[in-house]
Amino acid sequence: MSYLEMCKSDLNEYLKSALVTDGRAKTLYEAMNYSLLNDGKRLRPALCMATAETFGVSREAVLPAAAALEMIHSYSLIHDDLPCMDDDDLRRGQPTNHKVFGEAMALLAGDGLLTEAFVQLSRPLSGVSPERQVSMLHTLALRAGASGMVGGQAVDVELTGQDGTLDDVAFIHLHKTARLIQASIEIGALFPELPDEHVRALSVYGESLGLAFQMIDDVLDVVGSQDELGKTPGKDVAAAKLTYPRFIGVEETRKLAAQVIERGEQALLRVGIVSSILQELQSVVLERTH
Ligand code: GRG
Repeated sequence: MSYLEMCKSDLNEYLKSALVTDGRAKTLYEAMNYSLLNDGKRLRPALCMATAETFGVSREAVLPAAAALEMIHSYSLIHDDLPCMDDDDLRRGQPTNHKVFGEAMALLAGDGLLTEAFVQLSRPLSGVSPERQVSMLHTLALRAGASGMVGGQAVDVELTGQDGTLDDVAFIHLHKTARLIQASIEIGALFPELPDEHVRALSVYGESLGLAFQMIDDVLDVVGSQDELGKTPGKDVAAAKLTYPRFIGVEETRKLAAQVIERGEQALLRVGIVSSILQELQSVVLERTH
């Protein structure tokens, strides 16, 4: 089993019983679990686990935080697929949440997952001081909110169909995608007690990995993901998106992704962090085909 598969298996087991209704709002829970338990790569949770495990923290201890990150990710996908956003019919090869449960319930399923993420991250975490847990909560809120993922999505929506600039693409990618990936590593880094310079280096690395992830995603949109069935472009929106390949072409985007990752790796090396499990996940990001 690869490291990603091990994380995925641990997380999936945990998620199965993370959202259980006490008998009311059954459809809401069904809608939340429909998207949360649908087969994603689980990259963000794995990055969080790998970062903590690099410094001796068990994967099990990290599970509530890993679940919180996946819940935020899952909510963002549900909302992004809605008719008022990308208007997608399929996600991971299955009908999107609103196609199954209707728009109102899909909106609420996203809201529910967003809020449940903070229920998870505020649970008692063994071996984590209250100060570090508050930092985790702050990091997740900051990276997912208006100054992070939601802000990136807002600028993306505003500029879709417009000319835009390379600067606009950089802003959108950094906020819409990279910030949550960065948060996954930053939160993982708060499980052990690390020197500030280690935390800062891991944050730089997380940002680089997040940017490279979105660059590769752009490339896959152009050259065709091997998961084509699960990733149908949302009606007319996909073609109008601002992406790196639109400005610098596919090959330059690939090269840029490799350079960006290298910058992140150097930040780690400068403080002496070497992690074979982070390295393995990084290869998954750079070499992925879907
Ligand atoms: C609607 C609040 C709100 C935010 C949306 C993240 C996002 C912002 C939208 C999702 C749409 C999208 C294509 C974003 C770019 C990030 C990205 C490539 C997400 C897909 O992540 P993967 O590949 O998905 O990790 P899986 O299916 O493996 O979980």
